[in-house]
Amino acid sequence: MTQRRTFPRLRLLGSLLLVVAAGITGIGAAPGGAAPGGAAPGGAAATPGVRPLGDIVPVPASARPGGSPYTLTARTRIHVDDDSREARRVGAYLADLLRPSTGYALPVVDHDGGTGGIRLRLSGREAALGDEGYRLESGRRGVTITARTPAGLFHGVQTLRQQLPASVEEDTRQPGPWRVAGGTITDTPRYAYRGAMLDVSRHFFTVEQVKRYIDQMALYKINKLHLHLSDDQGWRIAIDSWPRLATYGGSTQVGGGPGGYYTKAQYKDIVAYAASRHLEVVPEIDMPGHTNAALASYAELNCDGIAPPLYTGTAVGFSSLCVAKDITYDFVDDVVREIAALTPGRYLHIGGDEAHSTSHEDYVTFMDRAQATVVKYGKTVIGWHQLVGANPAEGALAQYWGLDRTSDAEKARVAAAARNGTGLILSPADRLYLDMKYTKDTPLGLSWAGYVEVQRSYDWDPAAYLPGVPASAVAGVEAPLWTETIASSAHIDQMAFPRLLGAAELGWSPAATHDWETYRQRLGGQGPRLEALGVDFYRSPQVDWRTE
Ligand code: TNX
Repeated sequence: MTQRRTFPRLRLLGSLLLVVAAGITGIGAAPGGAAPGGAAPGGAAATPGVRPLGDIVPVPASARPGGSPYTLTARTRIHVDDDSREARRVGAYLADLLRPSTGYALPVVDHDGGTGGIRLRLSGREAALGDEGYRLESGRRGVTITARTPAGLFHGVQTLRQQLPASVEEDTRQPGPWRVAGGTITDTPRYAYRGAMLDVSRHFFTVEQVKRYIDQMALYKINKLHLHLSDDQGWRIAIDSWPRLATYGGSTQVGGGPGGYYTKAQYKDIVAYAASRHLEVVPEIDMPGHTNAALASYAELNCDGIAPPLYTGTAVGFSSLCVAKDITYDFVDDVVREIAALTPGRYLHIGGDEAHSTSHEDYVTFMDRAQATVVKYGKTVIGWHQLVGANPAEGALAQYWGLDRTSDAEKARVAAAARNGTGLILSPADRLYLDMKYTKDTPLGLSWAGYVEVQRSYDWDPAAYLPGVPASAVAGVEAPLWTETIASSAHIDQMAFPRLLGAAELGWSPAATHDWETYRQRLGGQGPRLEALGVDFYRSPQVDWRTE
């Protein structure tokens, strides 16, 4: 509330800075020799009232402003190559985004060979655009987005969306005008893995809440949703062969609320919704620690045969599956098989963190068997970085969640595994943990990894983060949101926004564009868009939030 009330005071300052930034410095850094958001190399000035080309998050690899802007009108049509169902789906998604605020009909039609309007074009010959890249060309007659894949078109659509005024995000009719700056953006991601994790165990989040987060992630070109589906406090996915996991193990949460779980139909709905936004769901079943909900549901999984009570506190490290019992591996096989069957994506995350109640020898035995099970069911293993203390399976990814104070020995073990072929997802807790407080005054969140303000979260380089790690071993970045203190969508908004945008930019934009000053200018430009979307983000004083 306080933050909302102080917001208008920043308006004048924000507008002044926008003018200065647009007129003199260029809002983005200068990728590929061009200047997103600034004057074009050839001297084409930004058109007043039109968001400068490339003034978006994540900043594109290359933006070359030039020529006249395109103006959407009541006559605009969205043309898609007629032989692609998926391109048509992206067209329909774009139309759904634009119709409420513009009030235009925006029919999605087969491409008729003309050049006007919005065109979504799939071309197998655009090898340089890769699996997710796109090119956006904007001029007086229209905007054409070209990609090699539907995912590329989808990301191009997010760029088009961000080039339009923030009011395009409103769900009621707005005045416009709806102009897109002229020029060409050519854009491909730095990393293939650009994730966000939501812990639905400590607090349960409904399908609708998860979909809301998916939509927010898609706007910033994030392509992985990691769901932390089990922990001490709750088991959140129905498993037919072990039904009490969900019905009993899912019946509470931190603080003792009612908890909940996803039926298989609901889970498939989440996966399908994510796929419609070109996101892949990465399911996590955390083992052998973080398993109290499972141990409470089935006495036979405990070494002493006695089920512990359900747990609603926030301690970690006290539970372990019984490594010596055969039934443990029946359990692992059943769970992994059923989850793999629900997962069209490539990855299955088996946790492996903070197994403080498992001996090292048991940990290695367990993790090696669990990994073999994941491989048997055709999936690629992801584990938290403690996995490198076992024997990472071929192609496995380790998710690094250490921080500056993590010992050199532990960092060296991770680096050695990376040199031996284990890929890394970087989630440094003192940079990307979205559950860390921004400052000592932030009401929500934890602080064991320190305070993580917006600049600290953004201002580091994934390729140079861990000494001794070859750049090629970094698969990407992920921003986890643990939910011990997070219980609603409003809480997600406060903690994920705006830090999630920094994670998205670290994952997408080329290293050469990385620059805090220009980032914070562009981030400030996202304020009105987040507001229009109803996202109650943290108004960090490090950012000059703009208004439109
Ligand atoms: C550490 S990071 C955990 C989680 C907690 C989180 C809180 C990791 C792999 N484990 O169990 O929720 O800290 O910030």
